[in-house]
Amino acid sequence: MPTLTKLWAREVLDSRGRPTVEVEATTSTGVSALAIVPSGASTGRHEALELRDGDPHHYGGLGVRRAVEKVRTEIAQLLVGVDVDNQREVDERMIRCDGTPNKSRLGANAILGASLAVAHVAAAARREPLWAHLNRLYNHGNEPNETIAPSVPLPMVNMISGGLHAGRNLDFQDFLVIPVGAKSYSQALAMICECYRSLGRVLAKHGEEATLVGDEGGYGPKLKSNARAVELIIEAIEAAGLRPGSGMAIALDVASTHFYDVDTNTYRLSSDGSLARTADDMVALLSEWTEKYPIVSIEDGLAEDDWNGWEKLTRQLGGRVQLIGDDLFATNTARLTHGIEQSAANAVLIKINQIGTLSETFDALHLARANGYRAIVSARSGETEDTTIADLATATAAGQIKIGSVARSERLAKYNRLLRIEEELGTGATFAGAGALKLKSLHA
Ligand code: 2PG
Ligand code: MG
Repeated sequence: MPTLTKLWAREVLDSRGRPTVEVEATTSTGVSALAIVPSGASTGRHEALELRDGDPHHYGGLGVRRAVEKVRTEIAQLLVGVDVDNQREVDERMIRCDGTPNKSRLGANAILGASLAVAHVAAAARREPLWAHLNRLYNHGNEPNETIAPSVPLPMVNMISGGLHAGRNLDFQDFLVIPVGAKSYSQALAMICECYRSLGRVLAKHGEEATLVGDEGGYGPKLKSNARAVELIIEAIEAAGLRPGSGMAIALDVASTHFYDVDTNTYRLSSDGSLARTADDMVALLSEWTEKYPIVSIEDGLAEDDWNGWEKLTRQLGGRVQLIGDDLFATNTARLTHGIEQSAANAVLIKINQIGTLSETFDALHLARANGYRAIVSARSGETEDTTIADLATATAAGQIKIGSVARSERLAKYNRLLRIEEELGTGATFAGAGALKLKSLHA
């Protein structure tokens, strides 16, 4: 069994030009592999902590030299000699050594970088694709007799960006499309690109500046309302000859934690006339939208600690819409367990850096699967050329993936990686398709 002989780290840059951690792992058989950690902008309160230097003279305080140092010293000492196939042992050693509930001592960025680099080097040492190695690891933690086969995920793709990703031009953060009519991943991607180009033309026709894009490559126009963004996307779907609803459906990431006012318990929608809405108002608004528009999925419709609001939202819409908890669950099994017990949401967004290790990410995916919650593996708004999540989503048959738009190379690197995976899986490749949404309305 190859063991880890060296772990090294360096500061590199993400898609916003901010420092992040890259980790390089080397085995006793002389194989090396790299992993780079992503970073969010609309981060939730319950995420694991990303260690930043706070030194104003180095990248305005955003440097990660302390996290890099932790990898080179403490984490390397902890992990050198370990069997690289034993991911659980690797991750547990780091969790124990960190000793905090949110990984704040070593830093979730240091820990995740090491966790991912070990998985990459283990796959490279076996000369197999990462998804194959991750699939074995994922199945290892499964109930006996249940083997999950890899499956290429259905993408949900950002078309218009708002909120913290585009200078707060709109309250809602992501207006996305899901190619529910696609029969394969490559067909899904082609449909998405058609739709994106069509939206560019629609925005130009209406006099909107279509060339400006947000952090995830979605268009970032200043529209008069959130609803206007949905209407323009429907127009683009129709103009591209893709049927709204049955061919191309709509999804939202409301990211409402970021316009929620904790003191007054209200949601402040500036672009809809500065209304202060209660959770009930938000449920009513979202419910009205799902009747009016072909919306099949809503993420963070309510704020990260508004459990009662979430329960109501789920009671009202959970039977016909995918309701995803992102800030709500933070890829954390304790929070997901709470949600399952309270019947809050029916899907979980999976972000590896919200929790900080690969093994804990598997745990969240297992828990979701065991309880019938859908899972969507997601990128962050700050990304890099690292494509781990494409392999992760396939390996665990999560069903869905959210990467951002079909612009900017940190996004395309992952879409392209999925094309290669589809080819590697060959004729046996299963595509999760619209079935991943588990909605009766799509089974017509
Ligand atoms: C989200 C993500 C990705 P961020 O809210 O789902 O779109 O954004 O990485 O900024 O948290
Ligand atoms: Mg989100």
